[in-house]
Amino acid sequence: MYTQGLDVPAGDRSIPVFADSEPDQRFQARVDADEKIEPKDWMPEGYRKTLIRQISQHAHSEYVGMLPEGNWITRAPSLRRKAILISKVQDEAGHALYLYSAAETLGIGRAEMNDQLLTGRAKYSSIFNYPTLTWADVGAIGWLVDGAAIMNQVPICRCSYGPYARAMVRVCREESFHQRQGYEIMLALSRGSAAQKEMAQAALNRWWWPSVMMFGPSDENSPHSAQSMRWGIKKVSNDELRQKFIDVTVPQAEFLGLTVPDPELKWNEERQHYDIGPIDWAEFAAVIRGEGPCNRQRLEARRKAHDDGAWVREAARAHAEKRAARMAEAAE
Ligand code: FAQ
Repeated sequence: MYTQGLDVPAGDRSIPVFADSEPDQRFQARVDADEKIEPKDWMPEGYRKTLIRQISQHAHSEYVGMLPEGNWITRAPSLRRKAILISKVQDEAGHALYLYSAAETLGIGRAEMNDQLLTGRAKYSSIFNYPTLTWADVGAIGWLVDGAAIMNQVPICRCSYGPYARAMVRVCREESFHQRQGYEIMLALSRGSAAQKEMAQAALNRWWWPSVMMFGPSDENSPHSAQSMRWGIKKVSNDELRQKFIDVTVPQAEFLGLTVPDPELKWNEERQHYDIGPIDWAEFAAVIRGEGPCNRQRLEARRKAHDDGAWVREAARAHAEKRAARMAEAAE
């Protein structure tokens, strides 16, 4: 299914496309009428699977996404910056929890989703496989990565599945704050010393293209888009969201006095959009295949956290067993 050099490893491709049984048609009519689908409603198996795939991958992204910025908590340049960064990273953990809960309403357990992440069967966003080399990278993540995440997630607040749409409302509010705090870091650095401005420019150089790629393959190479749009899971296409992000972000870079690292970037008067140079899809595919700069490190960190938490799971299990035994005794 992937063409033009985009060789992304396949996920679950067993989803029936455009089924037209009577229940399917009734379901489609509800989606077309903008009704929310709730967990106990009938839904096509493909819809359920697609949602589990997307929501769990989204949750994994938030969860793995704590790592690049978490790396700077001990080295934040002031107490104020440290406090803000700690709460931002905690917010990302919260987003993962809302999203795992939303996916659980579709009949999958948290342990199974976690297992899919740790064994590499489920994806997480490509963006979190890049390193945070300087403090400016923390600014660039807030500005660009949270900025891209908002652009993608605001339309999901209107998606057809109720629990996912509702989770997104709060997530988007928090991401807006994250975006502003990142931009404020970039503003401070770009108005600072020559060395600070250089650091901000280097961070923009590192994070620009990975952020542009975050929106996923171009529309003609996106195997899930057509069906996901029909089911109201996706409201806006990958390329349209990417274009919106670029149009909003380029003037922000200009305000900072920084240069977007794309010599072909140009305002197109006729289209009323920016044109950009070619995206390196080979790099995107490699990162998704597990060959990005930090893929191995990120999964190792998540596996270690899981192993270190074994005693908590064991204690919770023992407590639940003891409680169940006590209740059974009382009922006799
Ligand atoms: N990275 O047919 P499509 C955040 C995969 S949250 C890795 O276009 P779809 C917050 C895709 O899964 C960031 N894989 O797929 C934060 C599929 O593979 P599969 C995450 C990618 O699902 C900020 C294959 O390529 N946000 O940043 C990527 O219709 C700061 C074909 O692609 C979301 O997850 C990628 N970038 O569209 C946290 C939003 N793109 O599953 C901490 C919800 C594509 O067949 C710090 N998700 N793939 O094996 C979505 O909107 C969609 O799932 C897309 C992909 C747009 C990501």
